[in-house]
Amino acid sequence: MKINNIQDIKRPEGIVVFVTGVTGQDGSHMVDYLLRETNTSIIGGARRLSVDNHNNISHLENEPRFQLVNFDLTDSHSIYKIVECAKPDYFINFAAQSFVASSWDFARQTWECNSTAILDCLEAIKRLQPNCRFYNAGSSEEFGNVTYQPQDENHPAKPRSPYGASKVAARQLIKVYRESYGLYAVQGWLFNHEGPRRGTEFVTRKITKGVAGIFDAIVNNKKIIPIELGNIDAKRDWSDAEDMVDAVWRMLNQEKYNKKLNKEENDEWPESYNEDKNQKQMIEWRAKRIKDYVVGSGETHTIREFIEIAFDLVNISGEWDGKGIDEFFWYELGPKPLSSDQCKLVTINPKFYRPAEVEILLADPSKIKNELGWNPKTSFEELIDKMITSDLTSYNSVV
Ligand code: NDP
Ligand code: GDR
Repeated sequence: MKINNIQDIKRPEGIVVFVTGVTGQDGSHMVDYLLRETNTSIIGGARRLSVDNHNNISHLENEPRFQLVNFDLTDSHSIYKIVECAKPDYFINFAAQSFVASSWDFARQTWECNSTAILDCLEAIKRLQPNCRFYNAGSSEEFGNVTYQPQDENHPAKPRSPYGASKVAARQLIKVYRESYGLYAVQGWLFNHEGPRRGTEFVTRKITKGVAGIFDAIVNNKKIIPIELGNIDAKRDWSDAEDMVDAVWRMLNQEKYNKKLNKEENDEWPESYNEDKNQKQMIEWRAKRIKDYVVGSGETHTIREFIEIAFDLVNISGEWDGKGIDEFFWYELGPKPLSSDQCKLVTINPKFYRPAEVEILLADPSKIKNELGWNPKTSFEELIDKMITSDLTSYNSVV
């Protein structure tokens, strides 16, 4: 896909949204959502790699409202240049070192990308484009070692990984810039969300890809490659990534979705940041009323349950046996009889255990539902089905 240099970007007419991380899961869905639901023009930021990874955005190749730009979040010049050239009305930051497990191995890089760079974004917006609304992707990993269930907006930050800590730091910076300068800057606490565009290292996609491969092996009498996992008793609150980007847009347009905002406070939403007029009131108004929201399904499931449903959806019935690192999920019945060394579908490999684990996450999404009218469409089982169906297509298989 054609990628532009920042200085060659011409600001399109109308409302402009700059989205980072568009080669990833959320960024690519955000672009699709904006094209479908709004009439904005979108500039997508992607970093230069030796071999491009544009699978998630290849369908946008000839989209006139979308342009791709070379952008690296860890280069502050890159941030300043894009804000200066594109003059975006919205800056939606999904770029991050997003893999929790790697954050112990690359703690500094995680910090620079997920925390220091957020400071650079805030500074660039404050100086060059103070009316630009900023979203940064926060995480349920900020809650970490949770103290109560379900987690709401008041839950304390108790991160368990360098990744979680980096997102907490970014949140504090955003709050400070909102309260000090009146920037419209928010960071939702998004719980896990998945889909066919999810990276294959994350546990859900690793499972659905593995299940599709096993299904293909069984049907074609090939050798089964078991799925190797770590802690399968951790619990997560999983949603569909497509539902989540809708929540992000609502958080960025709270006056539009929260009809009570103006009425309750009996004063008008300030249209724009104005140096001469009412700057103090504007800061106070925004600091008091713009909120960060918890977004999740309100259900929690173990990885074990995810595995069972995934195999069930392709009519492979299995049983658990063994304990601890010797536990495995084995094939009971199927379309063809298999030899005993072919029976293991899932095994445990301690290399996938983390130095510190977040054992359980469960969202209380009632605020965003009640105040911003967010309403997710996909259930847990539908999500798994969607992912498996997509992974089966790479084997030209259907169930
Ligand atoms: P992905 O890993 O799919 O996407 C991350 C994106 O960031 C990729 O496009 C990646 O580019 C890009 N990126 C990484 N480093 C840089 C950099 N230095 N400069 C520019 N781009 C960079 O993550 P998701 O889409 O799942 O998540 C999006 C955001 O939401 C992340 O901030 C993540 O931490 C957060 N989040 C995600 C949740 C989830 O369950 N998915 C839940 C809560 C928060 P490349 O393709 O080149 O690697
Ligand atoms: P998470 O997602 O760390 O919650 O972060 P991930 O899918 O990596 O792990 C979820 C849980 O599964 C356990 N697990 C394994 N995880 C992986 N990746 N691989 C395995 O083999 C495996 N076996 C067990 C993990 O220990 C963990 O408990 C995701 C990311 O999208 C973050 O960016 C985001 O902020 C959070 O979700 C909310």
